[in-house]
Formats: sequence, structure tokens, C-alpha cells
Amino acid sequence: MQRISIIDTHTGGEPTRLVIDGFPALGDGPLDARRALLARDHDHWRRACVLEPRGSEAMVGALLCTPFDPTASAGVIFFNNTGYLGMCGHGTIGLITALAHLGRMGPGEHRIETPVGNVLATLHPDGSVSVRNVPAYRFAKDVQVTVPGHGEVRGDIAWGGNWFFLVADHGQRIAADNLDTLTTYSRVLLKALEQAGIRAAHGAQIDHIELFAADPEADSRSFVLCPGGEYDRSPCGTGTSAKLACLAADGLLAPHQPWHQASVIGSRFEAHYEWQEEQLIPTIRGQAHLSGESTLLIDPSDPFAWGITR
Ligand code: PYC
Repeated sequence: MQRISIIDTHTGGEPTRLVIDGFPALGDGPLDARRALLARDHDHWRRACVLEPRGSEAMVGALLCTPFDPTASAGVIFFNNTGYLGMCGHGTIGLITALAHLGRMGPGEHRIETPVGNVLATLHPDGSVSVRNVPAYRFAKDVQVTVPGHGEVRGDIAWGGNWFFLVADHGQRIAADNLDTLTTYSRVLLKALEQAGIRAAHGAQIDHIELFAADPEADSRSFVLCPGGEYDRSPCGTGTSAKLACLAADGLLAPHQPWHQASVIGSRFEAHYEWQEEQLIPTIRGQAHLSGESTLLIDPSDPFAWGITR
């Protein structure tokens, strides 16, 4: 029997499963190299952890690692139902909350290493966590794509720790009772981008879609489609970072001006940005809650021991 020790949290409804122990050793090299090794040689551990029957399509995994950078308190590799993420905002908030629960982190600042760079997480006395993210930027404005059944759609391509296609003019109703339609629309849009060969910097794949609408109690409400085809229950930390980069590029948000981003189910992040040596640095703040502390068991005689794949 194989065992994986986990702590589950959710951040604004979006789950994070922190793996404390039990995954194969990945050495002590840079985190992007460890992520590549995990993907190449041990991907079944990702599947066992986040896919059914132990997980769900919405689950984001976070493998706790010893950092390569000696100034970091912890390293983390994020993954989901289909593969691996660069950064993850809601997941970092969950990571800090889980480590605080274990007594491994107290209030204050903690440098966290990810495969796409270091972030600075602050655990506040009220239990909320802010994450000073990797630099964000808009790569392209007003990119046009033909979407079957919907005609021409325009959006911006921006980086916030993952790659996003951000659309304001989509004609969709961003509401929790319209999730199936939003998911289908966003999947078709993602596929249309792929088929049209529309990519991000250095040919990188755009793997998140972000649709925006007005919200009566926040600056904006969003629907975010994640790479595995599920929607983000949280306002998406990296997506909010990408949004800040677009707002700044359009002259619509000043440095340090607060931005309240609501998710499609009504959870919220507060965000702002600052300039550092011509780079836009976003900070997002939110709260996670503990939802489980357990040991996953992998029974070698179980035909679905390593997850149900489709
Ligand atoms: O919060 O950055 C985020 C995120 C990425 C994918 C799901 N959540």
C-alpha cells in the first residue's frame, strides 16, 4: 500500500490539495526541472492525487518541496486534472493556510519558490493571505479569433503566472446558474485559439480563458476556464494578475489602487499592483479554509489505483 499525506483547503470555493509527504523523490534541483521530472517519470502520482476516485476535475494539487533557493521558506509544484501549472494564486493562499495549520508557518512574510519564479506570501493576523506574484504583463491587445457558432471574438493575451485570453465582449451571462453554457463557450473559444495557431510569448500555449462582466459589489466578476476544462471557483489569482496587467496597460488602474475581483460563484480577491524596475508586480489577497487532513491510500490491487483517466 502506498500512502500520501495531504491537507485539503479551499480558497473562495476552489480546492487545493497540499501533498506533505509520499510522492517520489525529485532531487534538489531547480523547481522547473523537478516539475519536468515529475511529469516525465512519475505522472501517475499526480493522477492518483487529484483525479477520481480520490479527487475531482476541479482539484488543484500542490506538492510541497524543499526550495532550491536558500532564501525561500518552501517550494511548491502545482498540478491539476490534466497536467501542471506555473503559478497558482488560490493554491498559494491554500498552501500558507495549510502550513500555518501544521505550525510550520506563522504570521508574516514567507518567500515561496514556484517553477516560474519566487512569490512573497504574507499571512495576516486575520488569517487572510496576500501573494505578491511574479511579474505580469499584457502580451497582445485586441486579438481576433473566429469562434464556431459565435463569430469574431476579441480578447487580450496576458501573463499572470499562467497564460490567459481575457474577453470582455463575449455576450455571455456570467452567473453561477449559467456554468454549463459558460464552460462550453470557453472550451470552444480555447479550441478556436489553438486551431488558429494563436499563441502567447515564445509560442507558449494559452491555456486559460477569462470572461468578464460587471458586478454590483466588486469592480468586476469573472468566469475562468482552467486547462483541464473545469472552471475556477475562486477569482483566480494568476487570472486577476493578468487582468491587472491589462488594466494598467490601458491606463484604467493606477499603481496601489485596489481592485476587487469577484468569481462567478461570488467569492472575492482584493488586488493591486506596483511597478518595480519597469515590471508590473501584482498582489492578490484572499482567504482559504481548511477542509481535510488525511492519508490517501493507493492499493496495488485497485484497478483505479492511479486515478480514472478519460
Ligand atoms: O488562482 O491562480 C489561480 C489558479 C490557477 C488555476 C486555478 N486557480
